[in-house]
Parts: sequence; C-alpha cells; structure tokens
Amino acid sequence: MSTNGHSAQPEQLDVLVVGAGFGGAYQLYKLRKAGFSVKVFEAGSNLGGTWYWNCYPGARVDSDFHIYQFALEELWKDWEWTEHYPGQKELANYFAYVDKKLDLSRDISFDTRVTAAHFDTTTDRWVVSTEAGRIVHPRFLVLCTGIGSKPLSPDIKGLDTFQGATHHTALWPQGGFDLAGKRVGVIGTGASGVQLIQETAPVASHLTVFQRTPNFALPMRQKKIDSATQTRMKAEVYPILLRRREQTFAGFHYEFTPRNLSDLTPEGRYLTFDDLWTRGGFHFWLGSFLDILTDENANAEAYAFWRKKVLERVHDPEMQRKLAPEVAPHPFGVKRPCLEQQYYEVYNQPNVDLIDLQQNPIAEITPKGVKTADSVEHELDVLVLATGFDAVTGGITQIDIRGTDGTLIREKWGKSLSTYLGMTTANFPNMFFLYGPHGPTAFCNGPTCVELQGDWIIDCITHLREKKYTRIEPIKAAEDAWVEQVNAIFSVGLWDRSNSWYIGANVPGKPRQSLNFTGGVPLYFRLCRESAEGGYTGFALS
Ligand code: N01
Repeated sequence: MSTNGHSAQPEQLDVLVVGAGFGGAYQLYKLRKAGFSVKVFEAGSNLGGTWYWNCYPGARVDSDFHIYQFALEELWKDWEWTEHYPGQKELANYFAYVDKKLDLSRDISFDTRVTAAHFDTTTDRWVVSTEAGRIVHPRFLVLCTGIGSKPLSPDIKGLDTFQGATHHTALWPQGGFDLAGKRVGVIGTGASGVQLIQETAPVASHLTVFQRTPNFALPMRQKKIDSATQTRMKAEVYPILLRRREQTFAGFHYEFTPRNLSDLTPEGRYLTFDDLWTRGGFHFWLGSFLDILTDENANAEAYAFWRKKVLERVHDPEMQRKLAPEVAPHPFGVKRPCLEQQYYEVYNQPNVDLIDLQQNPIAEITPKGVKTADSVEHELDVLVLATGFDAVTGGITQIDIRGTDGTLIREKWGKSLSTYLGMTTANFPNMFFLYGPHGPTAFCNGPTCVELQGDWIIDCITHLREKKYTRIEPIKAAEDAWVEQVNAIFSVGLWDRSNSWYIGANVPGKPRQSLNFTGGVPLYFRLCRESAEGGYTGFALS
C-alpha cells in the first residue's frame, strides 16, 4: 500500500463494510473475530454514524439507555450511562469507548466516502471505488448506511440567497455552532426539529418555527441514572432485558398492551392510557393497545388523549390549534412521534413564533430570512433545516451500485422497492444491507436490529466459506413473494394515511410504499431463521 492509501493492485478483501455506526462496528468486530479480512469505509471522521453526524444542539436518543447499546457483555459490563435517554455527546463517548475496547479503528478508513460499487461477474467480487479514487475488490459488500445518511434539503425558492448561516441538523458543524442570542428560524418539526427547538428557545434572542405538520410528541421523562442502579441492573436484569429485545415487536424491552382498546370500558381505557403516559417514552405508542395502529376508532381515542395532555401545557388558543388541532392531520403514531422534554412550554415563551405553513406557506427565502405567503419577512441570523432525510433507501441509492446486468440499484428501487428478507436484492449478488429497506428498521430499536440482522449476515457468509461457495443471490420468485408479504402486512395498518418518511412520502418523486417490515421483530427473525435453517432457501448459491 502506498502512503496515500492507494494500492498499486486493488486490495482484495473478504468483506467491505460501508458505514461505521452501530451496524458497521458490529460487523467489523464479529467478522474479524470469525477470521475474515474486513475493512470499513466511513464518510465521517469518526465512529458513530448517526451519532457522529447529528451533533445539533439537543440531539438525543429516544430509546432507553439499557437497550440502546451493544448486547455484548464485554462492552456493557464496564460502561456507565449518566442519563436514561443519553445525549449525542454521551453516545459519541460510548463509541470512543467501544472503539478502544474492541480496537476497531485500525480497520476503519475515515473520511472515505464510497461512491460506486459494481459487481464483477467474472470474479464474483465487487469493485468498490471511493471519492478519493481508492479501489478495493471485496467478495462481499455489507452496507451499514443507516436510515438517515442522505439529508434532505427543501426545494424552496431563494434558499441559496440567504446571507445568514444555514445548517441542516444532520450536517451540523462538528465544532458546534452557537445559537445563543441569535434570531433563529427552524424549518421542520420532526424528531430533529423538536429536539433542536426545545434546546434553542431558552437561549435564542428570537425563534421562529416553520411547521408544516405538528409532531405528536410524547413526554420523555428524562432522568439521571446513578452508578448503584446500573451495578444492580447489570447483576440482575441486563442479560434478560437485552435478550427480551428479540421477543418484542419493536426490539424494546416492552410490548404492546395485549388487549384491543374496544375490549375495555371507557374507564379502563383511560386508566391504561394514563398509565402509559405516566411511564413516558414510547410506552404510549409501542406499548399501547394492539389495535392502535390498525383501527381508526382506537387510534382516534389515543389522539384525543394525547391532545388533551398537550392543550394543558400550551396557554395561547392559537398555539393550541397549531400544535394539537381538533382534527388530526393523520392518525396517531403512523408518522413517527418523538420524545420531548419541554417542547410544548416553548410556545408559551414571548420570543417564540410558530408559523403554520398549511395556512401560511413559505413564499421564498430572501437574503434576510424567510418570507411567508402573507408577505411578512421573518428576519433571521440562522436558518436551521430540520427537514429530514431520503430515509431508509437513500443511503444506499446515493451510491452508484450496479448489479449483474449493470442495472443501477437506484433505478431498480426507483420504480418500486424489492428486497428479499430485507437484507438482499436480486441481481446484486454478495451484497447485504442491514437496518435498511424491508427490515424492521424504523420500527425497531437500532442496536437490536443491527445485531440480529448482523448475526444473520455473518452466519450466512460463514456458511458460504464452509461450503466453498463464492456467490449468493436471492431468487427473483422469492423476492417477489417477500415483497408481497411485506406489503400485505403493511396494508393492515393505517400507515398509508400520512405523508411520512416511513413510506417515502417526504421525498418528491419517491414511490409511496412500505419501506419497512411492519410485522414486528419476532416474526421477521423467524422468517430469516427459517431461510437459514433450510440451507438459505430463496437464494441461489454457487
Ligand atoms: O426528519 P423528519 P427528522 N417545507 O422527516 C418538514 C430519526 N431521529 O430529521 O411533516 C416545510 O421526521 C417536515 O414536514 P412534514 C427518527 O427516526 C431520531 O426530524 O413532512 N417543512 C417535518 O416536520 C426520525 O423520525 C432522533 O409536513 C418541511 C420535518 O421537516 C428520523 O430520524 C432524533 C419541508 C422533517 O422531519 C427523521 O427525523 C432525530 C418543506 N419543504 C431524528 N420538507 C432520536 O432518536 C420537510 N419539512 C431522538
């Protein structure tokens, strides 16, 4: 290898992993342990994936600390969290700890963006190129690009004319960017927007929030976690809590309430809702009644309960209408709610304006700020784009990936998404992806998903090595059947009733369809296991 990282001969590897977040780190550790030659290419300058890029003020995980970590005892036994829902800095520290403990960085090339991967049918290897011109020839390509690695900027007239600072939440300056004392505008009220808004309102001189759809945010109920509690949890419950993740719909440590809402009296429903609300976190969503995401009436009751709670916290009737309208813009929970800490109180502050873009859309961005349809120019020092991602598929389709017949994955999935088992796709042999399309992904705690899918992929690659196969790819008929199954399960829910990233509806021109497997973690992994135990049914091995 030359000093600039370019080999005279392209480097041959067993596996190239793309991305060094939870998924990529796990692949590297386990594949290396299994004796494979493996490297990770990561576009960022450090480990962490989402937790590297999303360093905007207030960025925080909304899974409970004990399930949002690797289930590897060699890691959790010596690590201590400080908060129930850790912030981005703590997660970055966790990744530094993981790196040191597992000695990961020596096989990771940072600041290395993969731009193309073409399958060579003569060698059964991938030819992978990076932005800087490095080329490697791995047998297998494992894409750990996550759900949010392609940030989406809005197509708004004049955006590039703004003379203040413009920052997308997912591309926040690594050194930080201070919003204190500034006139800040935020477009978007998804999870990123809500977190940034509640952090910014107390310090900005003025905050203007541009909201297209209200977020049905849920109380986080953050708390500090002390050392004694964790010592006890490690001794008594950690292994069981981490195992339980495999047995619940969302890869959490709790499950839906095992009743339909209609089975209970109005008082019983109220008491259950109140209990879930008091627990905080996602209990009110992923711990709620079984029919909450499939039955309109059950869903409407959940919305009414949520709305009542929000109205109690917001003083101004006009703010109440914008944040929690009487008629819900979409069913509760079919667009991702997020966890909030003091989000609703922000709108009682005199320095905060909330613009309802449904009533008063953005006309254009000007050099001074944002002009709305009512001709008011909202003057700003900073414009924050909390406008989300080309989620789930974008991290993969932004790479020039070409399969056996030269087809671009972007073109294949541009028509309609098709995968087999949410980890592979026909005509793209020896390529796996995890925490991506048609997996439990958006409905699964991240570490749960990447460990379970990750183990399946590693077992599969190990099986191929043992049997001396050099190539695996899904059979088209198996892929078609999988897509049919994914869509049939999806059609039972109310998912299609919102314009959410869950279904690609937030990206202009993206086909509206299920991007995830919505049948829950236990069913998903049973189907994956069945294929493996049957000798990888649905795949052609050669
Ligand atoms: O992105 P989003 P996000 N004009 O797509 C609005 C994870 N995450 O970055 O709803 C005006 O949810 C858009 O409006 P609408 C988590 O899975 C996790 O916030 O489409 N507005 C919406 O309000 C999350 O779900 C954590 O009408 C425009 C917002 O921008 C996922 O990432 C923290 C617009 C985008 O919301 C994505 O969250 C952060 C336009 N042209 C993120 N275009 C935690 O774990 C878009 N919007 C805590």
